[in-house]
Amino acid sequence: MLQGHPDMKKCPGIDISTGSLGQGLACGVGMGIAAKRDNKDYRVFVVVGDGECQEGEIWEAAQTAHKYQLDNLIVFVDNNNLQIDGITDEVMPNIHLGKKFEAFGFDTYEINGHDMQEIVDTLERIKMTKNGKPKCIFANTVKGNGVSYMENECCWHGVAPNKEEYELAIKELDEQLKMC
Ligand SMILES: Cc1ncc(C[n+]2csc(CCOP(=O)(O)OP(=O)(O)O)c2C)c(N)n1
Ligand SMILES: [Mg+2]
Repeated sequence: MLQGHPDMKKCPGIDISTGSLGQGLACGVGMGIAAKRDNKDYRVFVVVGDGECQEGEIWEAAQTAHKYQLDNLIVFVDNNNLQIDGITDEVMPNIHLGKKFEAFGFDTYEINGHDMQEIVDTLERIKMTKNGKPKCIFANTVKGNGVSYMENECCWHGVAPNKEEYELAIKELDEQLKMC
């Protein structure tokens, strides 16, 4: 189900298979416009990476979301300051990424992306807010959070753990769950 890039044929709830950076938000904007035109009240959720936000297509999509007043669009930014080959701030700094979404007309909420309660509370807060503004949940995260050998290591961007690494990861995550 989570074999690599989000796959709409394998993963329930995923409507678009992506992998080419920037396209997910453009597709989400199209879905948001379709909902408005068809008078449907579904919401569209898009997850983008901080490295992905270096793509121009993101900002073309963002200004389109503003133009069509897509208050049914929720964009999560996975702000982990890492991308496939290094530190985002070093590869190509995004410069005030959350403020950028705000400047493009989004209601923006900065949260700890590892705090499920904060995620749920924020989603509840913005549920069905019909103010004509698209929403951005700017989530500060740590890549590989909770797995000792993966944390903050960009090399794990697209690599599967081997059997031993997998077992250690599950053990560590299980221990943390028990402490919750
Ligand atoms: C259009 C496009 N250009 C380049 C790539 C190669 N690429 C794959 S992932 C990646 C970096 C993504 O970084 P980020 O969005 O921060 O994701 P994270 O590593 O944090 O999961 C790049 C440049 C791509 N997939 N698509
Ligand atoms: Mg990243």
